[in-house]
Amino acid sequence: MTQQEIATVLDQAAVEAKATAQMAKNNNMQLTEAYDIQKTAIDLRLERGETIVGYKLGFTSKAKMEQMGVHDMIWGRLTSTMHIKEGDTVSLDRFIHPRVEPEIAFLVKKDIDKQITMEELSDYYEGLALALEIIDSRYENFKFSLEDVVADNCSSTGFVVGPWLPIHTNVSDLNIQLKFDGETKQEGNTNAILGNPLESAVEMTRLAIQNNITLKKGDIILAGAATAAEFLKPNTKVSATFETIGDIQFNIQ
Ligand code: OOG
Ligand code: MG
Repeated sequence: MTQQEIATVLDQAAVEAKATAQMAKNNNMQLTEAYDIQKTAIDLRLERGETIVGYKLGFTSKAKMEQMGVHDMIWGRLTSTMHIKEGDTVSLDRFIHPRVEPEIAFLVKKDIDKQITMEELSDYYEGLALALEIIDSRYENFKFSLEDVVADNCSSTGFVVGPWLPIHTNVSDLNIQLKFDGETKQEGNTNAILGNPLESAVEMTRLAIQNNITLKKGDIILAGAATAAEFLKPNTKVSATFETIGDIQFNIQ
């Protein structure tokens, strides 16, 4: 299959909420090609009027790597239709086999076209927020190789971001609970994210430069989950509680 064909299959699978077979192995897909396919598939969304609103990191925590059997950090693109307002109710119909995970989000303050250091973080990032990410692999049984998941835009599907907080808000070493109707389903600590979620904000600037991407003022960056992801269930209030900061929630109908 050509890159365009693979991108089209993945895009259709997302549009129709219908799983597809993995394609990397049969097509001898390398990681750089997987990122090219990701871009080609996203271009199909942009042609339909979606816009890029940010980027996400994946597999920045051991819990996630172990859950998915994958060993490298990955990155993907967030588009306008993926945004879900905090407190909104979302139907499961538009998804294949969605999972949810707690995240920390960062807001880009001004265009970034260099790799920044931790010391420069507050010059380039305006704020941070609690977030929840919905991931929905387009592959059957939510199973994939590293190349497959990258081509599939890292399972990106939806995200909820809470109110922006000052960038110097402490997000290090905070316990997190992911809850369904108040019942804890997953637990973790923000330090699981690269030792400190702020590292994800720095790391994203490196990946952006490497891939000729300028992070734009207003872009949202998701740091990667600190816990394993949990399959969504109908008629559920989904929330995540972050020690000292508070919580964030949305509803599934
Ligand atoms: C890939 C996406 C991983 C994270 O936060 O680690 C990710 C997947 O698990 O389907 O979003
Ligand atoms: Mg994630």
